[in-house]
Amino acid sequence: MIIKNSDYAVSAVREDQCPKDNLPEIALAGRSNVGKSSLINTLLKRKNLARTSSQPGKTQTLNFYIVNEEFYLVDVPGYGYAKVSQKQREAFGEMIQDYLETRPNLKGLIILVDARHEPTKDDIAMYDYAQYLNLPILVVCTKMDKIKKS
Ligand SMILES: Nc1nc2c(ncn2[C@@H]2O[C@H](COP(=O)(O)OP(=O)(O)OP(=O)(O)O)[C@@H](O)[C@H]2O)c(=O)[nH]1
Ligand SMILES: [Mg+2]
Repeated sequence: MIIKNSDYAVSAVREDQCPKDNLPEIALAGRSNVGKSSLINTLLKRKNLARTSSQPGKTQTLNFYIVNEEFYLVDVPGYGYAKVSQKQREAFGEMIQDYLETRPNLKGLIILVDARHEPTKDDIAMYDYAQYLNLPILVVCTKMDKIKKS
Protein backbone atom coordinates (compact mmCIF):
# COMPACT_ATOMS: atom_id res chain seq x y z
CA MET A 1 0.00 0.00 0.00
CA ILE A 2 1.27 3.46 -0.82
CA ILE A 3 0.89 5.89 2.06
CA LYS A 4 0.03 9.19 0.44
CA ASN A 5 -0.76 11.07 3.61
CA SER A 6 -1.38 10.59 7.29
CA ASP A 7 -2.39 12.82 10.15
CA TYR A 8 -3.39 12.79 13.78
CA ALA A 9 -7.19 12.96 13.86
CA VAL A 10 -8.56 12.79 17.40
CA SER A 11 -8.16 11.24 20.86
CA ALA A 12 -11.04 9.55 22.60
CA VAL A 13 -11.89 7.91 25.88
CA ARG A 14 -15.53 7.23 24.95
CA GLU A 15 -17.43 6.06 21.90
CA ASP A 16 -19.05 9.47 21.34
CA GLN A 17 -15.60 11.05 20.97
CA CYS A 18 -14.51 8.63 18.24
CA PRO A 19 -14.53 9.77 14.59
CA LYS A 20 -17.96 9.94 13.02
CA ASP A 21 -17.03 9.71 9.35
CA ASN A 22 -17.57 5.96 9.34
CA LEU A 23 -14.20 4.91 7.93
CA PRO A 24 -12.73 1.51 8.77
CA GLU A 25 -10.30 1.25 11.68
CA ILE A 26 -7.39 -1.04 12.56
CA ALA A 27 -6.31 -0.89 16.19
CA LEU A 28 -2.96 -1.73 17.78
CA ALA A 29 -2.93 -3.44 21.15
CA GLY A 30 -0.17 -4.79 23.31
CA ARG A 31 1.80 -4.46 26.47
CA SER A 32 2.93 -0.99 27.52
CA ASN A 33 6.24 -0.12 25.90
CA VAL A 34 6.06 -2.96 23.33
CA GLY A 35 6.22 -0.42 20.49
CA LYS A 36 2.67 0.31 19.32
CA SER A 37 3.17 4.03 18.78
CA SER A 38 6.57 3.35 17.18
CA LEU A 39 4.99 0.90 14.73
CA ILE A 40 2.43 3.51 13.68
CA ASN A 41 5.25 5.95 12.94
CA THR A 42 7.19 3.28 11.02
CA LEU A 43 4.21 2.19 8.94
CA LEU A 44 3.32 5.78 8.12
CA LYS A 45 6.96 6.82 7.59
CA ARG A 46 6.53 9.62 10.10
CA LYS A 47 9.08 10.36 12.79
CA ASN A 48 6.94 11.69 15.60
CA LEU A 49 3.31 11.49 14.60
CA ALA A 50 2.46 9.09 17.43
CA ARG A 51 4.21 10.06 20.67
CA THR A 52 6.60 7.40 21.92
CA SER A 53 8.56 7.10 25.14
CA SER A 54 11.07 4.81 26.76
CA GLN A 55 8.81 5.01 29.84
CA PRO A 56 5.82 2.65 29.69
CA GLY A 57 2.34 4.15 29.94
CA LYS A 58 2.82 6.93 27.38
CA THR A 59 -0.37 6.43 25.40
CA GLN A 60 -3.38 6.98 27.68
CA THR A 61 -6.24 7.54 25.26
CA LEU A 62 -7.45 5.97 22.03
CA ASN A 63 -5.53 8.01 19.44
CA PHE A 64 -6.85 7.98 15.89
CA TYR A 65 -4.54 8.56 12.92
CA ILE A 66 -6.11 9.00 9.53
CA VAL A 67 -4.33 7.37 6.58
CA ASN A 68 -4.88 8.33 2.93
CA GLU A 69 -8.22 9.76 4.04
CA GLU A 70 -9.37 6.14 3.78
CA PHE A 71 -8.95 4.46 7.14
CA TYR A 72 -7.70 4.96 10.69
CA LEU A 73 -4.92 3.37 12.67
CA VAL A 74 -5.90 3.47 16.34
CA ASP A 75 -3.22 3.59 19.03
CA VAL A 76 -4.57 1.93 22.17
CA PRO A 77 -3.14 2.37 25.70
CA GLY A 78 -0.88 -0.52 26.63
CA TYR A 79 -1.70 -3.12 29.26
CA GLY A 80 0.44 -4.68 31.95
CA TYR A 81 1.94 -1.45 33.19
CA ALA A 82 2.47 -1.96 36.90
CA LYS A 83 2.84 1.67 37.90
CA VAL A 84 -0.66 2.87 37.13
CA SER A 85 -3.13 2.58 39.98
CA GLN A 86 -5.60 -0.27 40.13
CA LYS A 87 -8.39 2.23 39.54
CA GLN A 88 -6.74 3.65 36.44
CA ARG A 89 -6.04 0.15 35.16
CA GLU A 90 -9.71 -0.70 35.52
CA ALA A 91 -10.70 2.50 33.72
CA PHE A 92 -8.27 1.71 30.86
CA GLY A 93 -9.56 -1.84 30.71
CA GLU A 94 -13.14 -0.65 30.48
CA MET A 95 -12.33 1.90 27.80
CA ILE A 96 -10.47 -0.66 25.67
CA GLN A 97 -13.12 -3.32 26.20
CA ASP A 98 -15.89 -0.88 25.27
CA TYR A 99 -14.05 0.11 22.13
CA LEU A 100 -13.19 -3.44 21.03
CA GLU A 101 -16.65 -4.80 21.76
CA THR A 102 -18.91 -2.07 20.43
CA ARG A 103 -17.13 -0.19 17.68
CA PRO A 104 -18.62 -1.27 14.35
CA ASN A 105 -15.85 0.48 12.38
CA LEU A 106 -13.17 -1.73 13.92
CA LYS A 107 -12.14 -4.20 11.22
CA GLY A 108 -9.04 -5.75 12.69
CA LEU A 109 -6.58 -5.83 15.55
CA ILE A 110 -2.80 -5.84 15.45
CA ILE A 111 -1.44 -7.46 18.62
CA LEU A 112 2.18 -6.61 19.31
CA VAL A 113 4.41 -8.90 21.29
CA ASP A 114 7.98 -8.42 22.43
CA ALA A 115 10.05 -10.94 20.45
CA ARG A 116 12.56 -11.28 23.28
CA HIS A 117 10.10 -12.98 25.62
CA GLU A 118 7.38 -15.57 25.65
CA PRO A 119 3.95 -13.95 25.33
CA THR A 120 2.73 -12.74 28.72
CA LYS A 121 -0.52 -13.87 30.33
CA ASP A 122 -2.00 -10.55 29.23
CA ASP A 123 -0.84 -11.11 25.62
CA ILE A 124 -2.56 -14.48 25.54
CA ALA A 125 -5.69 -13.07 27.17
CA MET A 126 -5.81 -10.29 24.55
CA TYR A 127 -5.40 -12.80 21.73
CA ASP A 128 -8.14 -15.07 23.10
CA TYR A 129 -10.42 -12.09 23.65
CA ALA A 130 -9.93 -10.81 20.08
CA GLN A 131 -10.67 -14.29 18.77
CA TYR A 132 -13.79 -14.44 20.91
CA LEU A 133 -14.88 -11.11 19.37
CA ASN A 134 -14.22 -12.55 15.88
CA LEU A 135 -11.78 -9.77 15.08
CA PRO A 136 -9.22 -10.55 12.40
CA ILE A 137 -5.86 -10.61 14.22
CA LEU A 138 -2.34 -9.85 13.05
CA VAL A 139 0.43 -10.64 15.52
CA VAL A 140 3.54 -8.49 15.13
CA CYS A 141 6.81 -9.12 16.97
CA THR A 142 8.75 -6.03 17.97
CA LYS A 143 12.31 -5.51 19.21
CA MET A 144 13.65 -8.25 16.93
CA ASP A 145 16.74 -6.07 16.52
CA LYS A 146 17.53 -6.68 20.20
CA ILE A 147 17.87 -10.42 19.69
CA LYS A 148 21.37 -11.74 18.98
CA LYS A 149 21.77 -12.97 15.41
CA SER A 150 22.92 -16.35 16.68
N1 LIG B 1 15.14 -1.56 19.74
C1 LIG B 1 13.85 -1.36 19.51
N2 LIG B 1 13.19 -0.44 20.24
C2 LIG B 1 11.87 -0.27 19.99
C3 LIG B 1 11.16 -1.02 19.01
N3 LIG B 1 9.87 -0.62 19.01
C4 LIG B 1 9.78 0.34 19.96
N4 LIG B 1 10.97 0.57 20.55
C5 LIG B 1 11.27 1.49 21.67
O1 LIG B 1 10.50 1.08 22.79
C6 LIG B 1 10.03 2.19 23.55
C7 LIG B 1 8.52 2.15 23.67
O2 LIG B 1 7.94 2.38 22.39
P1 LIG B 1 6.48 2.98 22.24
O3 LIG B 1 6.17 2.95 20.77
O4 LIG B 1 6.33 4.28 22.94
O5 LIG B 1 5.62 1.86 23.00
P2 LIG B 1 4.03 1.77 23.21
O6 LIG B 1 3.65 0.35 22.99
O7 LIG B 1 3.33 2.79 22.39
O8 LIG B 1 3.92 2.10 24.77
P3 LIG B 1 2.66 2.72 25.61
O9 LIG B 1 2.19 3.94 24.90
O10 LIG B 1 3.24 2.98 26.93
O11 LIG B 1 1.63 1.63 25.66
C8 LIG B 1 10.56 3.43 22.83
O12 LIG B 1 11.76 3.83 23.47
C9 LIG B 1 10.84 2.93 21.41
O13 LIG B 1 11.86 3.66 20.76
C10 LIG B 1 11.91 -1.99 18.25
O14 LIG B 1 11.39 -2.72 17.39
N5 LIG B 1 13.24 -2.09 18.57
MG1 LIG C 1 2.19 4.37 22.94
